[in-house]
Amino acid sequence: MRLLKGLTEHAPTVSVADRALSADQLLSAAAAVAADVGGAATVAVDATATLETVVAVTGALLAGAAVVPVPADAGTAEREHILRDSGAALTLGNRPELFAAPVPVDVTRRSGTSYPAPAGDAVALVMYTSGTTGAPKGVELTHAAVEAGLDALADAWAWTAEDRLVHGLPLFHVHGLILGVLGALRTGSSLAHTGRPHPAAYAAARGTLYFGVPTVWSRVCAEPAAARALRPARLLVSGSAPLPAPVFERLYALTGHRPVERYGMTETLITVSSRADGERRPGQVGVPVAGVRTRLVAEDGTEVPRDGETIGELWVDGPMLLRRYRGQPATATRTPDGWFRTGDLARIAPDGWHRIVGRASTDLIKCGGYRIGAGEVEDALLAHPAVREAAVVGLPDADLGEAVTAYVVPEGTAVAERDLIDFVAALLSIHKRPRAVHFVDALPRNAMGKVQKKRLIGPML
Ligand code: MLC
Ligand code: AMP
Repeated sequence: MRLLKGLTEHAPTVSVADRALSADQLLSAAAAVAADVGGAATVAVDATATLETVVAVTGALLAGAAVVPVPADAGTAEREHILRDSGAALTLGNRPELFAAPVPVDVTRRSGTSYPAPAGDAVALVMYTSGTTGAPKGVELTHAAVEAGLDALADAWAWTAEDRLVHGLPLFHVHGLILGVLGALRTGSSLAHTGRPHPAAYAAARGTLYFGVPTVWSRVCAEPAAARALRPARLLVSGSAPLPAPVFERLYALTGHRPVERYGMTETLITVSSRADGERRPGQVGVPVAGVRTRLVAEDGTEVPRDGETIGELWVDGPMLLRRYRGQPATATRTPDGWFRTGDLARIAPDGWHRIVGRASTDLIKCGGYRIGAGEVEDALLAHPAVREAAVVGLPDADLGEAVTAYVVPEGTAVAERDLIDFVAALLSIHKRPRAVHFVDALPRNAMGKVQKKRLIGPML
């Protein structure tokens, strides 16, 4: 298939934790899944980090279906929302306790049927991601967009079939699934998924190319023996959240590698990166990848100078951008002249290097590289009978970048912090749970009654 053109009978080998499939086995197991999918337009996949998920996603793509990865740790409300909103006709997976009558995935099945490549404008994936308010939205990515996004990275990182990619990231987001699995199946590089992104597992896997979110790289640095084992690698890549400069420097000292940092979004795939054949600068995310143009815009809509000083909102355009959000018109995602507004604040230097300096809204939190909407966590907390008011913010955290932190005005009988954390974990997903809940008498509000989140983040208490 065109998107997974690196997946031939001879290459690559894919392993997840301690189980592996040869290319031939993966192709024929995926073809068996494709037969189950039949003509379904949209298929959900239980995206636990297993070999079954790799086979299910590959099979559904072979069949020409739009794939909806369901987070492995999704709670009831989030799972139901994704299944309903995406309109998935069936779910592939082996957890009948979570999904109604899932179609089981068996990696030992074989089929020799081949399938025609879907059209470039067919939707390949619908990736659910958080907004500042409301439930997650489904980002529709076409085959052509994923192909363009992966080819631009192969170019930037000199990523070829000679590589052995290692990572242990979740298989329900852009980083772990699109770059980390489909990228291998497109370039033909072998893939060793470590199950979880633990430093010791990275060290043992002996890859040439490693992916991690900053939390993973910071944990690798905290285990110097594991970090030193990465010296023979070709390239270490960080993304999904800002890589702190001290982590960059420590990684360099321990591994001899200056990590490549790249910037992206679910909606845009990766648009800016440093290059395998170029400089790497701590705190900077590089230059636009092939086919991408960027723009920095002030609040009044005027373009700000590329002087490395002036901050503006980053707008991007390129062939790897989303088609639309599920259920919304395509025009809703672009400005009238075709730009996608990222919501990220950036500076661009005269030499074209980009620096991400923050987000325009405090309501999108990045915790361990996961994007979490404050609004959805607040809504979940408010569904608990012991919560009268709730405000959620991301507070700086040395390990996670930002820690989801809730401020709650209680209602009636007392509730324990742990109970509220578990309540959110069970309803939304485990990774969206607040790491701390503070009980307060009142939330800081302005004269209009709006919660002043900056006072919760700043030195208010
Ligand atoms: C904790 N646990 C609970 C629980 N609290 N279980 C049930 N109920 C509760 N209340 C359990 C979890 O199941 C898990 O168990 C363990 O505790 C730890 O939870 P965690 O939150 O997963 O672990 P943590 O150490 O905090 O994770 C750090 C991390 C993770 C870095 C491994 O944040 C991560 O994988 N991040 C990657 C995010 C990512 O890929 N983002 C890409 C977005 S795409 P157990 O047994 O499982 O350990 C994107 C585009 C781009 O951004 O640019 O790339
Ligand atoms: P997601 O949709 O989960 O991919 O999250 C996208 C957001 O992650 C972006 O809008 C940025 O805020 C953030 N992000 C991704 N990569 C980087 C990076 N290298 N540096 C800073 N922020 C990043």
